[in-house]
Amino acid sequence: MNDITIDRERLWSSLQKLGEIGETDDGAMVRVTGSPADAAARDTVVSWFEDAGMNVTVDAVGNIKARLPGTTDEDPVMTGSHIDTVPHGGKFDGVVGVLAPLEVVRAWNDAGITPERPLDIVVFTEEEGTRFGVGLLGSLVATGKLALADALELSDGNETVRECLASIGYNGAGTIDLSSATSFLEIHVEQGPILDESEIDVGIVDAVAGITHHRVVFEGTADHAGNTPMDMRRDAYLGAAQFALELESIATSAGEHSVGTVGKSTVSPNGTNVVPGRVELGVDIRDIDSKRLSHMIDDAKAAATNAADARGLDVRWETLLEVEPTDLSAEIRRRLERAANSTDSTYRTMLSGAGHDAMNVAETVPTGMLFVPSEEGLSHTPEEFTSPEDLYRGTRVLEAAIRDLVGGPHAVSSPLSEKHPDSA
Ligand code: HGY
Ligand code: MN
Ligand code: MN
Repeated sequence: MNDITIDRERLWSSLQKLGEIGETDDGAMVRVTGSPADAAARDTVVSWFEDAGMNVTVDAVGNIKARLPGTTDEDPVMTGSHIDTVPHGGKFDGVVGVLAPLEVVRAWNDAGITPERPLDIVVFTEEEGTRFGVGLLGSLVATGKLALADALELSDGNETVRECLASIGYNGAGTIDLSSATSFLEIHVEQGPILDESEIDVGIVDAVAGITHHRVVFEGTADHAGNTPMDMRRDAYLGAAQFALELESIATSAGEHSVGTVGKSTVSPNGTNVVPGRVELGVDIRDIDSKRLSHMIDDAKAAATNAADARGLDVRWETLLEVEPTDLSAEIRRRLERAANSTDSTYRTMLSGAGHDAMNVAETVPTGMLFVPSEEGLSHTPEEFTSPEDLYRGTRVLEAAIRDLVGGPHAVSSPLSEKHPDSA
């Protein structure tokens, strides 16, 4: 077999280059869908894909698909992740899942290897939901879980998804057909401390926690902060605050993997000397267990109503995203274990508390996820860091796993025995 060499420096330098696009003075990443930084980052990865001999297409929701042709027209193996970020994020979340497979393709090119099946690298639009409030947007549309027309009409108050994609020239045609894939693999940073603390090379994910996002609006009366007596106020902020504390206790008492977060709040009119008349909250509730998750949501809704009633406020609850807890494919897990063994990498099975596009794909395609360590478990912050060595090790495992799945003379094992997802 030709030597396949994952180039640690090339991978690291691509990651650093992408990490300069949308970087703030304090080293944070702000790459929000449709922003100039998003456009520049997209253009950059597209040019890298093309330089690696891949054919690039863009679908109607802006998902990018780069195809490395195989020696056959068999159904493809897919991999990928996202390059958008949270408002003040890091350089690794999502990006690793795009650049590590690109390094795999580059390494195959160097070694003169063509896979039997095509390999598709997908860059999903608006995974974080930072701008339009619906996370995993690109994969929701690509898997038919959200209608394209509804996705394109989502608005941030200024612009719709349709307008913003057109403005950066990433409004293509059709939607990526994920159901044609024989398998899907997403490599991602762990975003938690387990691998780093235990000094294990990679995590093989067996299940991803369910993720739900809600917009909760408390309406009171804006009034003068000096002249309105304390007992005559309808202060929307206090209702929101009471709800946030209730959500904390609901999640704390629900279960080991239960979490509830008020991550976003918009206070109106937002003046120091004005009693807040309206507060809009962005609420994130997750659990690995579907029943417990729906109980938490019910309890949280009741808590919001109680907090509003206690203060004479109105409250409105709107669920924006609901993705069920997802088991990943046992067959792909076995493939990943074999890939870890074949590269002398240590591994452990683990859950993902973070949401990923892979969870949407997993409903129709045998899907696996591979985690690489996050230093001190930090993520969704500029301090997010994975060392070049850890990235290199994870990419070697990814390469072996993808080579296994695409088939051909360099494949290490038999083709997939299943076309439909199984559960562990
Ligand atoms: O929010 C999440 O779990 C992911 O980082 N999109
Ligand atoms: Mn993220
Ligand atoms: Mn991510």
